[in-house]
Amino acid sequence: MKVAFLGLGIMGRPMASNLAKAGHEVAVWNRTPGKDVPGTRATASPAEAASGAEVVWMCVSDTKAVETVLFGPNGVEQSLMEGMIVVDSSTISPAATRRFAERVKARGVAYVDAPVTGSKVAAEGGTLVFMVGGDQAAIDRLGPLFAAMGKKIVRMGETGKGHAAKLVMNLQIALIYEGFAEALTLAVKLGVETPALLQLIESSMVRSGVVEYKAPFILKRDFSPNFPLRLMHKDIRLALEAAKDARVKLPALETVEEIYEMATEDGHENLDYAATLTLLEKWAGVEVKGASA
Ligand code: NA7
Repeated sequence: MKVAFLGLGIMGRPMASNLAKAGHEVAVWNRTPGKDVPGTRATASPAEAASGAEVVWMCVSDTKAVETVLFGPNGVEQSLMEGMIVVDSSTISPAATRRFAERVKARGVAYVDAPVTGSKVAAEGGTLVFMVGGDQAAIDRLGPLFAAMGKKIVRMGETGKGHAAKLVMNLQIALIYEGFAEALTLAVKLGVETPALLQLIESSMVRSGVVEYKAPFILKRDFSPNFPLRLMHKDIRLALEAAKDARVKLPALETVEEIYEMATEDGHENLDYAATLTLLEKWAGVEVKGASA
């Protein structure tokens, strides 16, 4: 298929690359030039990339970025043609998504929100899980593209529901990780060895995908960004915003949001969100280590 891929960050670059490897004709665009992807055609604007494309796929930072890419100067809107599908794999506001969708639908264009779970490793390996909102017919047409980038798609409902599902997924990841980080910190303080605790977690109902994925990085003290803290912080805020609109109280997430705020003040926003552990360590005066010191 002819695809325009917009946004070549940690996630977008490998996704565009996997589309090209699967034989699709891919035109790419990134706000900051110079991020070429082998097997694709670089373009100078979202409008140029989208021109003549069957599908326009976005993966950019936040709600504002999606709005700019779609409707800003030289935006996708200029090149919309009836029958096209716009897909958004960024994680952004569900309410804004519904507004964007209305605006492109008026031009005969379908809008599918398709955020992902799986992080950088899954983006590179083509094993992302997509949670998707939109018309079934449009989603079906996207089948070969989803197959090139992911291992599973789950339809959550109409447009906007993919993003809504993503927010509640990241709410859980943030809370599970914070629980793990607090447990590790207290364990060190109480003299329990981290490797022994990890072994115990693995053999109990406390085990989880989040712990499994993050533990090896923590043991190596590797906080380089798989999922940057600033983006998880954005998602926590989006979830709190959606909760406020829906009159739902989320006390645990509110507290975790404060930790992200303080981690940002400490200059950790571009590290992985796993670096929130370092704040707990600082407060406790300990460091989580792989083996006994
Ligand atoms: P990254 O690696 O931070 O990449 C963000 C991308 O978004 C990158 O290509 C940016 O371009 C682009 N961006 C940011 N702001 C804008 C604006 N205003 N206009 C156009 N393009 C913009 O994030 P990830 O790839 O890890 O994640 C992307 C999304 O998926 C995000 O919503 C996550 O929560 C999930 P740049 O190179 O900075 O010019």
